[in-house]
Amino acid sequence: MNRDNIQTAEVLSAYFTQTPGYCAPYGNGHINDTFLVVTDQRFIMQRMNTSIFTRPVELMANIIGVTEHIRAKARKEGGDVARASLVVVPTLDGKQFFVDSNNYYWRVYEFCEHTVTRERVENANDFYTCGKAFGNFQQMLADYPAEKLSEPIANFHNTPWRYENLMKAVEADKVGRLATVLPEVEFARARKDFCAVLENARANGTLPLRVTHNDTKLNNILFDEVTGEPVCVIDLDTVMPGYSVTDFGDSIRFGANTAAEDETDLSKISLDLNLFRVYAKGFLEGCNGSLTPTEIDLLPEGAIMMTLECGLRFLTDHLEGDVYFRIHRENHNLDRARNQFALVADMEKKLGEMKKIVRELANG
Ligand code: ADP
Ligand code: GN1
Ligand code: MG
Repeated sequence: MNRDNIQTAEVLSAYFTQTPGYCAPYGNGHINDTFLVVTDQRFIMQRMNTSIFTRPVELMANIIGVTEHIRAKARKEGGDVARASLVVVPTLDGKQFFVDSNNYYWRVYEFCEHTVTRERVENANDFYTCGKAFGNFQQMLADYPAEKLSEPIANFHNTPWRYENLMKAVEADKVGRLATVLPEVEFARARKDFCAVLENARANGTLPLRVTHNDTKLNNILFDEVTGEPVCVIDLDTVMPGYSVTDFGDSIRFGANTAAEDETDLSKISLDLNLFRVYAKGFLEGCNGSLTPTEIDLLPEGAIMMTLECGLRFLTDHLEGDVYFRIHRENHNLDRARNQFALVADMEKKLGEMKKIVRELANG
């Protein structure tokens, strides 16, 4: 649905005693419908995507639990408590979210002021701080009772499951697009065994389960507009138990690509090894010695896995008629899938170099 056509009057009246002077679509997220609301203060108001997050009540409980935990830590460590984590604004009658008469779920956050988001990595230092922010996020939640978290999307980063989903979409060819994507399907098929590398490591006990963010893109960090330092990790819908190496890998997928995620000129796509190095340095520092040797060793595979998985997901959605990721042009999901697969191919060539970089960093 076009975000301009979404009815906001009812939800605004649930949160504000007077109609706000400004309320308009905001940001570039693919999943939720985000609005900026201005009264004498600014707010982020989001209509949650309940076709993707089918258990919004549990999801909000996750977010409240995690944000309060991070704030309590910031308080203890003398950090910037007001901006350390998202602040959920209650409705006028004290609820953490609002359900409108069409059964849409909404939530409101305080706008985290004097911050900026970045869609692309502009310099290596930004990416280093991004690594530190996500490493630190995981570190801050290391003592959070993972069993209290519900899984907002089952099998979210279960790559073998994503692979099987693609194969089902190929089989069904629901909207008749298969004939035009056969090389991409072949690319995926050739990597079926690789898809299981992390799940196998989990099954044999060498890869621990941790509280992870699961959508560690650069644009899910708010940076201080003056110092450029990371202030707050946002987009907490997918916080759940997962692997440190996929949190690491998703950042590399998005931030160390020399082109945007939907660039169609495949010759522009490659893995920037310098950006890989600076992110790995920041992430390892942020994790502060908490990663096991196996986790450190599998960081490069995590990067390839997340890129491959994202390509599988984009291709699946293209074959299913673009029902999951918001598209802005025809074949947008196919362009994204081709882009991700081109990046996988380049990462595979650079696996040895990635491994060497990680070893060097880990050994100081
Ligand atoms: P999506 O799940 O659709 O990606 P996000 O929660 O990441 O949605 O929000 C989309 C964008 O809105 C972010 O990239 C950021 O620019 C902005 N944003 C979200 N929450 C806040 C906040 N509390 N303060 C300031 N900006 C925010
Ligand atoms: C989605 O909403 P956004 O842009 O932060 C997706 C991620 C993908 C990403 C690809 C819940 O994230 O998993 O990696 O698009 N989020 C969900 O850009 O599926
Ligand atoms: Mg986001």
